[in-house]
Amino acid sequence: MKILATFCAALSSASLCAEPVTHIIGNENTPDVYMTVDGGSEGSVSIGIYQRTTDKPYVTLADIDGDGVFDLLSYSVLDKNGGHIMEVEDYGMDGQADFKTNMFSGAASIHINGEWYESVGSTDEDRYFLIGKKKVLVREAVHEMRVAHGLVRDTKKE
Ligand SMILES: [Ca+2]
Repeated sequence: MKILATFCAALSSASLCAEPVTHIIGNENTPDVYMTVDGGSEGSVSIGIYQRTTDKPYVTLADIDGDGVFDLLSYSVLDKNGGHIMEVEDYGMDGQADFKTNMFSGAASIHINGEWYESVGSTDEDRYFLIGKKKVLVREAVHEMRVAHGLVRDTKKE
């Protein structure tokens, strides 16, 4: 909650720090965006920039595990009507995008060991990547990537 506390101090809003809350920053005079600071009950914190007229997210910066360090950056490419064109996620915020989805074609891409893999087909369950000749469902690959970056716990090992 340290990040949230810092934001609260910057905003001079002590009540913001007392409990999980979404605080909307922006008004009709700002460009077509507003910003939120959101504290979750599990200690997670996120800061979001949204397209004001559609409430669609442009950018999310999050501290998923609540340790005071931001660890997820995701952003969307939107058209002016909030149409979702592309979604990009950088796990661990190391400057390397790790996962992206082209919302028009539905193609997903994941960056593993220095290479981008694009989804090449789909099963009844999900689209999949061919990684080393092995079919890997998109959601499984993303889950593994998030586990590797400490964003989610590996439930298989519990
Ligand atoms: Ca990354």
